[in-house]
Amino acid sequence: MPRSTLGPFAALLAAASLAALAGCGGGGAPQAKEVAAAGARACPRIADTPVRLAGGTFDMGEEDVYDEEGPVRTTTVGGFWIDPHEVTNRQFAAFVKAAHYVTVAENPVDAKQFNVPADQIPPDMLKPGSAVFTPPDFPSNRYTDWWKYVPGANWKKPYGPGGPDAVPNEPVVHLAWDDMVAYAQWAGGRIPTEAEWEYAASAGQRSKNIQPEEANSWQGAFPNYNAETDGFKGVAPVGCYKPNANGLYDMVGNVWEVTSDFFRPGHDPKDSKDPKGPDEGSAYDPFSPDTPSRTVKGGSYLCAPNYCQRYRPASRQGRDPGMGTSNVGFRLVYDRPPAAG
Ligand SMILES: [Ca+2]
Ligand SMILES: [Ca+2]
Repeated sequence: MPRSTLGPFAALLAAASLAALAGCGGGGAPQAKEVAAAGARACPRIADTPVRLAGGTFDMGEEDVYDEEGPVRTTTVGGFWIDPHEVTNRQFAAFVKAAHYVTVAENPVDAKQFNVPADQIPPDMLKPGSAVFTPPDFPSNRYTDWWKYVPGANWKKPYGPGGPDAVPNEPVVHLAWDDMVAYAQWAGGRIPTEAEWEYAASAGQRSKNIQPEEANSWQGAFPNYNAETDGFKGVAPVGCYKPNANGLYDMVGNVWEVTSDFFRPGHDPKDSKDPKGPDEGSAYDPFSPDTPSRTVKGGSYLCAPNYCQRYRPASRQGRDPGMGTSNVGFRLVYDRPPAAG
């Protein structure tokens, strides 16, 4: 399949790579010893069986943390089944094997997608790859200091060719929107709406009552110091942290999870019955204003008190649909009982 259109996130990474080529950056994909998880927690194997949730009404959003999360809206969703954990590398590998699927990050890059003359594109950006978190050793609040486009990074080699293979029980990452939809079609599910996801994640609690260390997040001064007091420096296998009241693991933290809603800052108060978000033409992501981003939820192992207090069910951001990163994954919902097995 052709590679999807790369959005502004890729273009900004290209700009960062240009800076790197000019001598301002440096460093490659982390080596295996640098990315090994601390692993202080017991991580029981979690069943894949989806959880049935009856429909209901809840208060969606928050108004006292980030502007894009409000206003709080009384929201009703119908019932559905949902994966108990983020889709894992083991599950995605079964799909790839059965469908002979090749992900966007493994496909050739079309130079025309950058909308700049070819000689202005860093050569590495024209190689298949993905964006890998590569922490700087100095304080920074510029994301181009910690995101690096790594040729050869993809779901099978999440840190790039020089790093370890994907761990079967960790969430699959480095997928574009099209990859997730292809997996969903194969698995008989679909990507949840933001409302379904937040209803499942909040499980009857207000979002603000979730404590950061109940989820795989970042303790310390992001991006250059992680105290790892929650047991993992980076991504964790699914199921290492206690489930929420719905029996769902890692809804908050570990990896951000993609929903089917296009992103706009804030919630439309009038759209309260099984909302599906704005239409594509109304999507607006201040981070990527020229691309209709999808909404991601729940924060990741990179969310820290000093940078990204998004280890909560109400948290939301836009995400470039054309390119994966090492901190974004997904899980599925189902409109009927999934087949056994
Ligand atoms: Ca952590
Ligand atoms: Ca998650």
